[in-house]
Amino acid sequence: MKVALITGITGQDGSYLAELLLEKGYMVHGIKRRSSLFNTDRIDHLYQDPHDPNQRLKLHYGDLTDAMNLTRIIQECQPDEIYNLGAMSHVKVSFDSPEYVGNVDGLGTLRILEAVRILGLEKKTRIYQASTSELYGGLPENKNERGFYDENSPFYPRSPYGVAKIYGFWITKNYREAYDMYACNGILFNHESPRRGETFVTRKITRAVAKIALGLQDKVFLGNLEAKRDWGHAKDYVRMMWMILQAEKAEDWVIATGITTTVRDFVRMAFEEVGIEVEFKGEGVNEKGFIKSIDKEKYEAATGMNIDQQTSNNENRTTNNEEGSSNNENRTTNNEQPTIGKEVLSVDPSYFRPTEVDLLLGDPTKAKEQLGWVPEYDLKGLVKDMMQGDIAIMKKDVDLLKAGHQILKQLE
Ligand code: NAP
Ligand code: G4F
Repeated sequence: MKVALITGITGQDGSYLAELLLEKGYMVHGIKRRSSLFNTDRIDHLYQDPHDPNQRLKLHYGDLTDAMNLTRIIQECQPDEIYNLGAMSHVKVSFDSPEYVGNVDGLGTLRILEAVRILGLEKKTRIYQASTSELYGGLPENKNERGFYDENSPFYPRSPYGVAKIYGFWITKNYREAYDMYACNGILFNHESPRRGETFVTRKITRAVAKIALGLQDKVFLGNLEAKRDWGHAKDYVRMMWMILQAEKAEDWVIATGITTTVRDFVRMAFEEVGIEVEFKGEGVNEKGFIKSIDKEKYEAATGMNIDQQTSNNENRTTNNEEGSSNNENRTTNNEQPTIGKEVLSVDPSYFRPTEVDLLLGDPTKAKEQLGWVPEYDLKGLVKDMMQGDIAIMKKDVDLLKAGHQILKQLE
């Protein structure tokens, strides 16, 4: 049985990758940070009782800042493949904790490589390093002649996160060349899913749109609406991580969709999933989003709520939630239900970054041609998947409120 070790197994990608490797028959080890809560929500469905003799998923307490601990875990697991996905992965937050991000995302990578070398596993263990399109920094002059970033495009990171990750990229390449290790960088462009962290822009948008549609929230505040990203689905991208480590030769690979979209258009697409058309007015920090029209049939199919009841109930809205009437779902909060002309989005400059990456657009030709990668999701499919996930979550909140319970605020 092949053995894999995943750092960052509790994260978005780690959870999908663990799922994939278990399906493929691997024994999967994962490194989990000690925290005051379980924090295993994303892998709960895979979790097995540690007393089960056929256990194929095992979690180890550890941290990328702790070399001794990493070395011991690698010695115990003797992995055929290591996927180093652990990182402080939020670009904006990296400006607040630059030293920490350097330690985890930069030196953490070195600690994994060096542990494998010290343990004499250079010829056994293949290593995948989670590199990122943030390395390019979005400089227009560094795109290739076709207008994309590819494996040969120069790097110019624009955040402490990007700078830490560039160390991870180069130390992986250096260990490959210096010690003939099978160590690869996947230069992955943004990838999202219903399991995406709640403070990344796509998930922040799909959660907010679901709440607005269900009358749990009035509006969403975002930063730079002009930023463009090449967004794919995390499920497609973790499949590629595995394919990278099965290739004959250790190399670096760009994984992307080849299509770029503004944050503003992602907002539009998310609202479209619940039958709401949004129009934007104003510019810069004064730009706002308003509901232009509502497709009744689409709205009702997506939310399971009746739009006529909602609009008419708006006038009588109350926080009194005790009546057992069938329209209770419309009286669960102080927020307004979606109506034509309602303001649903504002710009808040506090979400701007000291230095921004304006545009990312990747060229996945090498991965497609040489590894036969075919993504299953396009952007519309991704937005649909995320919206369905968040509508389902927020409907549970509606039910909790109806039953008189509190719901978590989870604001940022
Ligand atoms: P994520 O959801 O933020 O997950 C990050 C994981 O790293 C979590 O399991 C987290 O544990 C763990 N971690 C954080 N600090 C750690 C530490 N000091 N020691 C050990 N583990 C630590 O990120 P993701 O979206 O799955 O991304 C996976 C990797 O790909 C990251 O390295 C990211 O930088 C990189 N990447 C992501 C994208 C993308 O668009 N998603 C694109 C390119 C590259 P907790 O659960 O305890 O916080
Ligand atoms: O969703 P984001 O926070 O992702 P970002 O910065 O592109 O980083 C993600 O992708 C990288 C790959 O390129 C990964 F390496 C990294 O780990 C992470 O997964 O922001 C996307 C864009 C930015 O331009 C940001 O300024 O959205 C803009 N944005 C606008 N309003 C916002 C917001 N971002 C966030 N997080 N929150 C906002 O309110």
